[in-house]
Amino acid sequence: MKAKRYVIEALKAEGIKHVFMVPGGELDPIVFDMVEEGSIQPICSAIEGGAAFMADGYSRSSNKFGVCAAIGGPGILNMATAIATAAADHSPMLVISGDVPLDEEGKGFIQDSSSLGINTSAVLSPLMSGQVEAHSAHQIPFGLKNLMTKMLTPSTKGPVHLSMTLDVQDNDVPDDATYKPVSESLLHPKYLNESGFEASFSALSDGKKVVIYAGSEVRKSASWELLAKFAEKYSIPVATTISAKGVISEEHELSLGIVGWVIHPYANKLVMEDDIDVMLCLGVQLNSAETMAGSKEFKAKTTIVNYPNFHNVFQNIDYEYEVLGDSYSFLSHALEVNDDRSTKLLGSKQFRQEWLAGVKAACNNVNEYDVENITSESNPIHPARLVKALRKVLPQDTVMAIDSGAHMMFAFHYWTVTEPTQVITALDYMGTMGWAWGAVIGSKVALPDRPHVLFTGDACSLMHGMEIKTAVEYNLPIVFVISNNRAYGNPKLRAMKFSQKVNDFMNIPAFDFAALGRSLGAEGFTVTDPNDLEATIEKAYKLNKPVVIDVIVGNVPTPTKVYDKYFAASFFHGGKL
Ligand SMILES: Cc1ncc(C[n+]2csc(CCOP(=O)(O)OP(=O)(O)O)c2C)c(N)n1
Ligand SMILES: [Mg+2]
Repeated sequence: MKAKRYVIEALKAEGIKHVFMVPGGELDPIVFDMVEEGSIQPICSAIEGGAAFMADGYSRSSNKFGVCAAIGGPGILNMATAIATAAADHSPMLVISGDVPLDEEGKGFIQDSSSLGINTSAVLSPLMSGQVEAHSAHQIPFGLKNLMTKMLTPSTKGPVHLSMTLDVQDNDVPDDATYKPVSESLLHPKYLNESGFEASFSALSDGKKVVIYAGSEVRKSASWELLAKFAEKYSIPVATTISAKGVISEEHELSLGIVGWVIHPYANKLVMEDDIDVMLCLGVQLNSAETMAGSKEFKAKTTIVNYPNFHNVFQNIDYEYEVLGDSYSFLSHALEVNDDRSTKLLGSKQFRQEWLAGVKAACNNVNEYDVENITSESNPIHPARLVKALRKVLPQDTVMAIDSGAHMMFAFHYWTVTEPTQVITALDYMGTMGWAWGAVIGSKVALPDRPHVLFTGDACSLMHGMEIKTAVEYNLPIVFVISNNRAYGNPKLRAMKFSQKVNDFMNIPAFDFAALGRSLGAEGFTVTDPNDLEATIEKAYKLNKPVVIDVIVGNVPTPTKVYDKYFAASFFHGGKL
């Protein structure tokens, strides 16, 4: 079997049905074969970065992995930012690239990516969990298996790269080579350090004011049902990081909402301002935003951290107890404890119910925070009103892909979810503009039966809005919502406080994104009146085709007041902004 077919068969064996790509000479053998044979659908993006964002979105929503392909040199280098984004969030992604024939390496052949040419593997090396530059078709079977294993195993989860020269793609792998998929036990391993768990559970049961702080690993290890069970058993309030939004329903009575750049009022009152005895950090990376910039309020808590590998946990706060393992195992084990400690924790259950009731009585309900913004009649439209209109009209199981900019803060705050799968965002620490344009398409491919909405900004759209054409070409009904403040809103909010000149520099002309959508084959609407929002969103959703809604919004302060107090105030311009 030729190497190109072996790779395709391996992808099929892993359940992959789509590869996101931009074609080109160095990929001809594998792409021609894939298209002719037809059991894997190649999806062409406008730019390779978009294809890699799509693979990432596919990966996050399928909870499996995404595959993208590009030529060596300019093609794969166009993917570098997307690869870094996937690496930062440990999102598994296989990147396949082609290269010039072996005999041409080092001779100035166009797009030579080898170590004798532009050396893309060296460029990408810090971003990849593994790379194989195959110089012989015989390397493909074990090279590919090695990459798949690195990509999917928790300790090295992230993007990997397979580079194949033109001749390797067309040469035969050994006769006896057959691909065996990576085993389930490596995909979703369940393990727990028993002694760490025992000490942690004892500490937990010694506390009365106990809080769970859940991170994105709870989503990745599909532990959210166990989390609700455990929290309910002992009435333990649960806050989540932004990227774990929804691992407990935001409508659950024990939910405190999110912590980070945007912090919901209950979480703020209870996690930041109250005197907690023990905070159980379940699958949280403890990055800067997740610890409110390593604030002293966070540091003061007795903290238990449970994570599958500690080299991915940031040391922003000290923790007293650490448990090596996945959240699924921690929670299953915790639910089984039946001794003095569980009795003690049950004994303080009522205390926590009253404690939480007191906190809720002392501040507005999460969904009523900033009431005036949700109902604002202002023109330009208030972004909070826009998000609330989306939430009201779109079905609860809609997947929202959130982009990077001022607009995302409103989406984090006001897009209320009942399950983590209702939101995807690339935030563990990259915040890549335009990511959501590709990610929403990849996610729609992974979950075709779920409604999908993009929430993005005008500048993000200038970067990656061309992917409208991909949704049109592959008939993917997605509602693309542009929160169009005609500005680089995020920096503009600081620029406004600096000078008129800098403020003006952050403006973007009034581009007509609805017309852009129509020119690429989608439907396109512009909304300027807040009272037209709901009807337009409903019309767009019911059209069941790609639709761009260009919503003209104002440059208004984001709901980040609390976070700014801990971080931005001291970071930007010596605390003056
Ligand atoms: C690739 C990339 N470049 C630059 C930035 C810095 N940055 C963060 S938000 C932002 C402005 C985004 O503007 P827009 O998409 O219009 O969203 P808005 O902030 O206006 O809601 C910029 C330039 C970034 N995060 N990513
Ligand atoms: Mg903008």
